[in-house]
Amino acid sequence: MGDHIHAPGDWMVEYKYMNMYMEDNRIGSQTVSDAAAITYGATSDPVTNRMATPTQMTHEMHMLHIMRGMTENITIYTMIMLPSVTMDHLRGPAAGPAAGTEFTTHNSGFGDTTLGALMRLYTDENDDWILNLAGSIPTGDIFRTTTIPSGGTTSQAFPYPMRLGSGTFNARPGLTWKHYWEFGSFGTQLQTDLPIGRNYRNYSVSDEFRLNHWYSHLITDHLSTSLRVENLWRNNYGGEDPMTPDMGISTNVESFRGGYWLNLGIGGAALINGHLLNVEFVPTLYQDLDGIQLETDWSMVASWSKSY
Ligand SMILES: [Cu+2]
Repeated sequence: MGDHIHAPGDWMVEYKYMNMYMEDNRIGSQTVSDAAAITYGATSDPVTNRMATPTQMTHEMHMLHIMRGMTENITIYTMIMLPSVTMDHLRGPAAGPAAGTEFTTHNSGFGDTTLGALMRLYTDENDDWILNLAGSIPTGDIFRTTTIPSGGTTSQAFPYPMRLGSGTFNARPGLTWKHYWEFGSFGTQLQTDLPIGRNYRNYSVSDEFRLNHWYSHLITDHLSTSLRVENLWRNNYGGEDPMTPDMGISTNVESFRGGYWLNLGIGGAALINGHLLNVEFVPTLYQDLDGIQLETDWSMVASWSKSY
């Protein structure tokens, strides 16, 4: 993303599918059982997981990415997101006779929309420096309710990680350096996602910083493999949505959102009659999470794109 530009007048259309799979909770860098997650919440600061603990989550994303080259050095783009989130839970002690039972919630729809301009700052025979000036607009719904957790009696707001957008305008600046050889290329990129102020529910999502390094090796003119190392930092949420009581579940706790993740990306790409196909498997190698959160096991990304 944000790592290349197009010639003036050229278009690129890309469809990308991403799936992130999370099972089990983690305290810091230590995986714990579902029962231990409920026990931990009895004495954590703040106290949490009294109504339920999350046990598993699948986060899917469908994405439409359109780019257009405007000048020799400037390409504009947009990304339209459709997240689909499913979370499994185990009810806790405050659920009374239902304690120990399980339930699943689901949410999907439009996410936030990114608009940006990629500006090539410097280029020579073997190098490109590309500045990404981008931002997102809050088209994703951040306040939906569900009656599933209570067994159909009362409705409550979806917890933070199940919401479709940030609710804020975000600045998303980034910078990429790429170096080319005849047999492949190396890239390094810093990409950020920075909410501006608070949303109408009176909170702000994490500042996010991604530092990626990758090497892509050409096997033939039409086939390549890649290896990528991603460092991801997120801080905790600011403010507080009054409809997400911390005591109920850890996914409502603003101070249990930050952390550090180290991801590996193992990818392959093929160019077939002008259609570019990409797949990447992304295991999470290490993570250190604030408070208690679901741990990320792996992600996968598959995309199709075509330039005109
Ligand atoms: Cu492109």
